[in-house]
Amino acid sequence: MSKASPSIVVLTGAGISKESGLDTFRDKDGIWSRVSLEDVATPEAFHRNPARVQAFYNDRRRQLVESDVKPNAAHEALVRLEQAWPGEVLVVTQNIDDLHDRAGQRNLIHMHGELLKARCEACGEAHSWKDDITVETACPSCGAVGRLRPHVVWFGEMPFEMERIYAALGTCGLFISIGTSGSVYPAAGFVQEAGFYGDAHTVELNLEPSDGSVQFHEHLHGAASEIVPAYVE
Ligand code: BJW
Repeated sequence: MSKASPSIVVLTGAGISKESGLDTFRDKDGIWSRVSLEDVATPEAFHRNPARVQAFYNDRRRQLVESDVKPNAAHEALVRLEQAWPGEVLVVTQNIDDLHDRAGQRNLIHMHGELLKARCEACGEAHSWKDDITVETACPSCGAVGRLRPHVVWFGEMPFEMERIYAALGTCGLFISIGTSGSVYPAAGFVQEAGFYGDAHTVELNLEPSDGSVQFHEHLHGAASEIVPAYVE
């Protein structure tokens, strides 16, 4: 890493996709105001009532595939940052939507999984998946019936690629957090990892101060589609 072009880690959350038409979780009109996370976002919920959990993710998958949801100015600004910055830019998203992918982000980690993938609990294989999943759906690779689950990370499960994320946090020069309430770990601890244990300058770009706001060196509050392009360009 050169001093002139330090590597950058960007953490994104549901707030970056809000202006694309996708709901956040903990805002007043958010997903958790309509459904209880204990009913749909834990492994216990899935084993208790798989049809209920599949229906929740089927609805969200259909919205992503069939509606006119598309990347907004904030997703696009991060792609331009990746293309223009001489050092490495790694985007770590908590979002399971595919808006960073569709915008063209290349160095991207979906730490909480991907809505457009299904994973088989029998053989462990993950497949691209755009259709509904039901309790009768068979796995394309091993043929097991009723063992497909959304390829997402529920409470109590280990997020993906943590080793690679912590390595990047420990060496980055700039950490930017966008559109996340900072209430879910381990992502909520990344600011400390980068700014306290690492040596990064840390910036929060969010509609309002997040739960961990005081831990950031710098803050910019407003809608992501305005403040992200303004900050990165
Ligand atoms: C805007 C905006 C605009 C609005 N512009 N901004 C007790 C029991 C069980 C577990 C635990 C426990 N205590 C602690 C835990 C750990 C647990 C946890 O953190 N719980 C807390 C609730 C306390 N975490 C886990 O279980 C995680 N796994 C884990 O810890 O493994 C062990 C481990 C140990 C050590 C190292 C590594 C691992 C797994 C967490 C999985 C989270 N899963 C979900 C759902 C699945 C995916 C899905 O269905 O989509 O992921 S929960 C949900 O929250 C989703 C999100 O990714 C995640 C974060 O939400 P996010 O993105 O921050 O959204 P919001 O709504 O909270 O915030 C939006 C923000 O945007 C707001 O601030 C707005 O103001 C802002 N905003 N419009 C800019 N236009």
